[in-house]
Amino acid sequence: AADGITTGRRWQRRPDGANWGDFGPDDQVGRMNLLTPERRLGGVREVRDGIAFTLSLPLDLPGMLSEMRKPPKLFVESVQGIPAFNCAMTMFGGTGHDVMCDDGVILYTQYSTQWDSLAHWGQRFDADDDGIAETVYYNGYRAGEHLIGPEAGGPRAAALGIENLATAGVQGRAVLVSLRQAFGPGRTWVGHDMLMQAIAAQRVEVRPGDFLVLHTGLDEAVLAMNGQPDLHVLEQTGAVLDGGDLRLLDWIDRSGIVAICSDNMAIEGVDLATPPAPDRSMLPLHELCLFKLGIHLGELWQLHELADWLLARERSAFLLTAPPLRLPGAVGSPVTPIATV
Ligand code: UVW
Repeated sequence: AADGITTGRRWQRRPDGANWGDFGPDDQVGRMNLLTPERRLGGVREVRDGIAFTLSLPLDLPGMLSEMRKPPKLFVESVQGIPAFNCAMTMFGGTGHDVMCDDGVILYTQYSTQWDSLAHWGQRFDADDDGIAETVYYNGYRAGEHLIGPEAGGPRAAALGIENLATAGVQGRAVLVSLRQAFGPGRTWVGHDMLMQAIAAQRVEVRPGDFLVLHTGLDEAVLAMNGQPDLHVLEQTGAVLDGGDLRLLDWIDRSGIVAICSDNMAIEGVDLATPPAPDRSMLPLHELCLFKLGIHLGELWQLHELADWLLARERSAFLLTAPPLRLPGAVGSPVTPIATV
């Protein structure tokens, strides 16, 4: 049961294609439930060389891509008027022999390499089946009661917060598909058939319980821009999944994957020139994954070194270890994923 919140089913009607309730009425981690001990051992069995790759950008990159998400800002508190940085320990009773540094940070949880929690994407949907749409999230959790906004003392995800993922043991078998290798460095919208083509060409075996990791090459463009991102160029760089391809959405549903991670910004493409119909999502893959199925999304990862290493050896599977911060109530988290091959 969810801590401190009403338990039991909280919807009369679930969205078409949703799995709400299948992992229990109070479930808050969705498809991560499929990451069983046996499947985690399957990830361990992919380790052959013991080499580790860090799959995070430096967390002060990419630079400003959105007003919502700013670079981290370090600061220092003062004790007795003295900044706690290069400070003598006399203020704590020391002799002055020792000095120390402390710091704090203002950290936007989705600015850089990140996990989206299931609280990141909801929808107006008539979950009560009374003709009135509510604002709901995965498994029927509600705006106001569970997703508490600033008007009520938030922001705070009293359900579906990222701490649920942090305690789910985010370690298991992952497979990397290089869309950069398959389709080149430019912006390509990848639907079901193209993804299957890349999976077949790179001999990737996707199993239930896997993390699907998509390399697009956007990470190298971000690194080259060195904190001064050119959004126009980035929007033309790297492959994106085509969330409008219903066969792709169906494959994601049937595949049993627990998460999709990429070095690009949103996993899927966004066509800002063609707004969706009023009853359609602008990000259908976010809708499917975060809202309907509870599939976590990892964005802006750094994948090129791992991709090069795996492609050179005609390998694709590895052990992924990627827990988010155990930060109660947050809707996303920076992450420093490690791939062990
Ligand atoms: C939005 O851009 C709103 O979300 P994400 O960062 O998950 O793509």
